[in-house]
Amino acid sequence: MSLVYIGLGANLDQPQQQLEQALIELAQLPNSTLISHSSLYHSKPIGPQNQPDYINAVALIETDLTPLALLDTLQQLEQDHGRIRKRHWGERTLDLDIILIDDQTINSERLTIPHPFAQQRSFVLIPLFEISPQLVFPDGTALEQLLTELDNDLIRIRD
Ligand code: ROI
Repeated sequence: MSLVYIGLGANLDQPQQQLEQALIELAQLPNSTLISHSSLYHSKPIGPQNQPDYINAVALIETDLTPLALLDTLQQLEQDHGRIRKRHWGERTLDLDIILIDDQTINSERLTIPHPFAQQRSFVLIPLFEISPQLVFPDGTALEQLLTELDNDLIRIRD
């Protein structure tokens, strides 16, 4: 059994609804339990600026799925949301990224864990801090430390 943090992002087709629906679907994953999730946040696009703002959130699940089985399941969920991906680092209807799996480090063809850009992205770190302020990355970096070096440019959506 593993504890897994999943980053959610969307900026097309009513992104807030995409994320709310995705959270319901994460709660229904096979052999898994949704433990908690952050609020939803508005964020400015990282990468090309000529695309809509994003909605982002982070969820924590407990799962018996292997990392690759979980990846397959999340990619299927993205497809079910009619994932359109027009270009690299471009707009999408739903993006589900595995951020962390316990304190594992994985470098395989399909999967790099921790997510390679997680430590630089406020749209991951700020929602993560909301649900796990004490979190430490497998390389020993404290989440709290990363946040002191970062602009908080996210706007939390009231629920
Ligand atoms: N920018 C923001 N703000 N949120 C995202 O989820 C996101 N996802 C991406 C890129 C294109 C890098 N930019 C993003 O994949």
